[in-house]
Amino acid sequence: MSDPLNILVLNHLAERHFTTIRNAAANANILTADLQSAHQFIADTDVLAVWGYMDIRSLYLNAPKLKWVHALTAGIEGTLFPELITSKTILTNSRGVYGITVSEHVLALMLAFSRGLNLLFRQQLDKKWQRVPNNEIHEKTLGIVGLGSIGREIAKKAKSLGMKVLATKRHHSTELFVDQLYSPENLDDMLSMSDFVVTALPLLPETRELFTLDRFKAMKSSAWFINIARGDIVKEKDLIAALQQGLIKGAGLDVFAHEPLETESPLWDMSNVIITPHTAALSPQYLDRTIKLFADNLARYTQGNELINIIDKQKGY
Ligand code: OXD
Repeated sequence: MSDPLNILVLNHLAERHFTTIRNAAANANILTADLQSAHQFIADTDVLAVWGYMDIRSLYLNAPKLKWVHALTAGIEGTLFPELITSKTILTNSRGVYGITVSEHVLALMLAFSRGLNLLFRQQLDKKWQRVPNNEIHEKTLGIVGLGSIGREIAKKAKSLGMKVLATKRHHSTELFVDQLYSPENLDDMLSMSDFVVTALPLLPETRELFTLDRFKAMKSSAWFINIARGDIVKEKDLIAALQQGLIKGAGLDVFAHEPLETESPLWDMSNVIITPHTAALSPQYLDRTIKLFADNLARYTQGNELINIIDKQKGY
């Protein structure tokens, strides 16, 4: 019998999740904890599964046996600190799991804005029967900033609804659902053509505060901005100014620089803004998919095979 593999998951798991993990590694000893209580187990942990936005640095510094950190999210910004980057610890993420939920969320926001639901919901609270301007997304142009697995799923669904799809991507590739690819340097050209702009980028030094007032100026004043990536990709005060000055038509925001969004934020009171509390990736099914991916990787790990979704820690993706 080989030594048990100590796995610590920083989330509550249902019995079926334990079963999925055990089926992948019969010798797994699985514990769950929150970030605070994790400290009592970390010294013996071999494999740590975390939410990628958690700041796990102090945990990591007390984990002498740790060989692999897996992010249950696509985002991994909480794990990209120098000690982990320069270590031998493997870092993987859940790329590929969240395309379904996030793309449905983006579609919901685009359709809501286009049909005027943001205004109609407000009127309904006052029992007010009044038509508001509405539109179609058919033949409108969607600009996706960052064409990874989530961006691709958004592109596929948008295309099936008759939209024209543009996207920025670091390296050229043949894309089935994208009409035109732009390099990141030509982002403003894409912004100037788009009726909807959706961010689907990881948070990296080069993407932090990518959206400044000048970027919003590059967009059409009739365009909607949707952020399902990370709040820090946007300079929030510039977004507020852009909305106040009418540089863009409105915004669908799932992520913010500080979460929960402060009650004083003017964004709450804007009728052209829809706020969702970082729920774009969630659904009753998402955790099953996430744990399945982790378990598949765990099976590879225990069999000595190469893991999937390994992060190049220097690049950060
Ligand atoms: C993610 C998220 O990064 O849900 O996957 O925020």
